[in-house]
Amino acid sequence: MTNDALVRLEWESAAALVNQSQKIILITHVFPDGDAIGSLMGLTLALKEQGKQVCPVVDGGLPERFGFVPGSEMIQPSADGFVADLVITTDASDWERLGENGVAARQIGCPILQLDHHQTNLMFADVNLVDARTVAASEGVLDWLDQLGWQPSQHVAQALLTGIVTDTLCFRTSNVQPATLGKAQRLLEYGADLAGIVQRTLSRQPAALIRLYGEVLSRVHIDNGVIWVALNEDDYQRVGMSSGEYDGLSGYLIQVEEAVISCVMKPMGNSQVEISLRAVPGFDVSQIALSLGGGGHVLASGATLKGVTMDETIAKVLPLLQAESARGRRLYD
Ligand SMILES: [Mn+2]
Repeated sequence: MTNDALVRLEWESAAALVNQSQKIILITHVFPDGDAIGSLMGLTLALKEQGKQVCPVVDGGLPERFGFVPGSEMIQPSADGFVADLVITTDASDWERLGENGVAARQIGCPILQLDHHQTNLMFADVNLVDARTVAASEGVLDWLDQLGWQPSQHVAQALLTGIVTDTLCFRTSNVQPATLGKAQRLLEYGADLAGIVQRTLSRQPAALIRLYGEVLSRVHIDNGVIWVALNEDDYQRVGMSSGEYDGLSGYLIQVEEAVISCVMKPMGNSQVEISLRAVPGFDVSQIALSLGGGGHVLASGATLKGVTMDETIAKVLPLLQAESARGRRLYD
């Protein structure tokens, strides 16, 4: 991780907010990944074990593939009817990532606390627990539980290890530190099941996804260190997926030896194009995503461009990526 990692840890204010609250809505980002669900449920279950009333929500409800995460059956598509005195958000760097539930949360008027690990976090909450040195929001949850003196139960440990394993691709990313493994070891000691998590996440793909790769890989371009592909409106439909569903394509493409940055551009309807960016160590795609209205990490980020065609997106984004490709230098050559 870089020396200038974004860190703002308001532990005391966070503890005070939780102590004075009884009914808590927890929200994570739209199109949730393993860390979104892991951090959401790890924190939800820990608060529930402390006697709090909790309501975890995510736009669209729980994606089926995360049904193994303990407590995930509690996740609702919205918190309608739940009268909260605190809102906590996880794994989101700005309001936009929190979707409709974020809009609803802001209208409640109760305090908002956020826990996140994105380098581009906008410090949007009343109280912020943001640490871009942590590999996952789920690692940040464990740090917070340690601060509160709450030992994770087996269910909490399983949820948190799910987030750490999925965001690090099972400890393979360049931000993994000795302390990361130390925390993972503790979660195993609390009863988390590492092999079970890997088998249910990283080692498992729906057939539709393989078919999507089959459609898309023949259309990939490699220009000046940038590997990129523009998806068509009907690519997802043809294989039986819905657009916006997790596809892992940018992470797959960045493995190509001839490239240092990968970019997948997806038409989302209504003149919106979502871009997903990855880089190898030595490059930075977080600032590009931020400049396009999105955000994320140094090596993994994204943005949604509005009011643009695919051709306009390509014309706008490719030069930015090629400039970064020319600027950086591979850390591991
Ligand atoms: Mn995350």
